[in-house]
Amino acid sequence: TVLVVATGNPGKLREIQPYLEGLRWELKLKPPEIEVDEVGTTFAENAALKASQVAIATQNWAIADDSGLEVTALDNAPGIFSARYGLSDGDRIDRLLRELGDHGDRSARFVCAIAVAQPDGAIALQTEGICLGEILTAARGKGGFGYDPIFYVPDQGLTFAEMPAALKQEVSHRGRAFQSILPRLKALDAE
Ligand code: ITT
Repeated sequence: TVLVVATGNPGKLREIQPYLEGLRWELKLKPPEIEVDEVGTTFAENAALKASQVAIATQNWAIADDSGLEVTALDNAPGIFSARYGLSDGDRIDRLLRELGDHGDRSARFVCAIAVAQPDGAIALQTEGICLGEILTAARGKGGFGYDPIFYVPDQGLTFAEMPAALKQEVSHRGRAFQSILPRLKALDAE
């Protein structure tokens, strides 16, 4: 059976793929011409929208990730608008650092919602993972993607961008979401 990975974000894809490769699905990439309007108001709604619409358009199973960064002092912005906060990763980081300024409360969290849809669009599985951290005042590290260079995880003493890929997979919002959904994905895959 084919499973379409419903993302156009290469950074996400790199992190999602290792979790799916051990399964029996035949993985396919979302055709770029399929674009989903992310009109939901939560990560979970947008993940479900992406998975359903791509499943229906391709007539295959589909898995989607909707994720973002919630900064406490910015009333949880950028949140579901994380991808739309600027035109490039650099712009998005600059804007976030500018809006946060020298605010004393640097606390933030990354959220990742995952949804799996069957070919008729019905949602078969959903989960969410979070990772708590702090926003630094300047970027650190070269790994990962997106906001990783400014997201510091106190438990590890590293930003996401400073972590070896395997460590980010272990502690990140996306890693936690996949760890929690993997047994159910395996059960679906075995059907
Ligand atoms: P798709 O919808 O095609 O999957 P997207 O990038 O538009 O790609 P989202 O709407 O879910 O996806 O936006 C997620 C944004 O949140 C992403 O573009 C990054 O800026 C940020 N983000 C999510 N996970 C991240 C991570 O692990 N590290 C850094 N930034 C992350």
